[in-house]
Amino acid sequence: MTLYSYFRSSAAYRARIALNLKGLAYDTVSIHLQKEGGMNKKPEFRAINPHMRVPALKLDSGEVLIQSLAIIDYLDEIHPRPPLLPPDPIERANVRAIAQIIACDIHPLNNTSPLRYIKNEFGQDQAKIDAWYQHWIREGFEAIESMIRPAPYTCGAEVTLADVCLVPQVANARRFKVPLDQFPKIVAVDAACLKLAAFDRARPENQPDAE
Ligand SMILES: N[C@@H](CCC(=O)N[C@@H](CS)C(=O)NCC(=O)O)C(=O)O
Repeated sequence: MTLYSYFRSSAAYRARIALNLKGLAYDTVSIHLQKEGGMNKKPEFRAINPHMRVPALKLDSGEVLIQSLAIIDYLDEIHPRPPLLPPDPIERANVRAIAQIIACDIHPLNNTSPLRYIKNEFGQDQAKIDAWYQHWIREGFEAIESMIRPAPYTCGAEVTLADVCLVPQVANARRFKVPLDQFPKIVAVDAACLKLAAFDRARPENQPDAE
């Protein structure tokens, strides 16, 4: 399999963690999101992912999957061990809720394209953009902090999709200097996950395209 990735992309980071947790080997093709206005905007990459974002996962069959949560669902269906969702339907819903706070409510507002848009179309300076970025992380993390039952992972003793989404979002928070003192449970879960090789190997700094 080939993962179209970028070391700093938190969505690609989710896919990397899931691939590692499932013990699946993959090659990495780096799509630089900053160089030349974004290599993801080039026609060559558009032919792979019409939405021009990372991650995209090319399967051995040649099929290409896009959207990190869809990729992770696919991996979980095809390689069910270890499962990324708990068996109990209520617990599954809680895991998905945390994953979706991150993937649907925080991350889309802080992504490269919208940040570029508010800078170029609405003339916002870097200080305003940073404040915007931090605001949406804080707002989402306040909810997640109250939902976590660390034992030691987000939703209990097993790693789930919630952890797969949370750890990359914490990395973004640190990169954009969001103070994390008010989120001790999130910080504890992040530390517990990063002790696992699957998470550690997926870190931005451990990628072949890290700068
Ligand atoms: N919802 C998508 C988000 C994918 C996404 O937006 N990835 C970012 C990097 S984290 C990207 O490629 N951004 C390029 C852009 O916004 O132009 C997913 O979960 O895969």
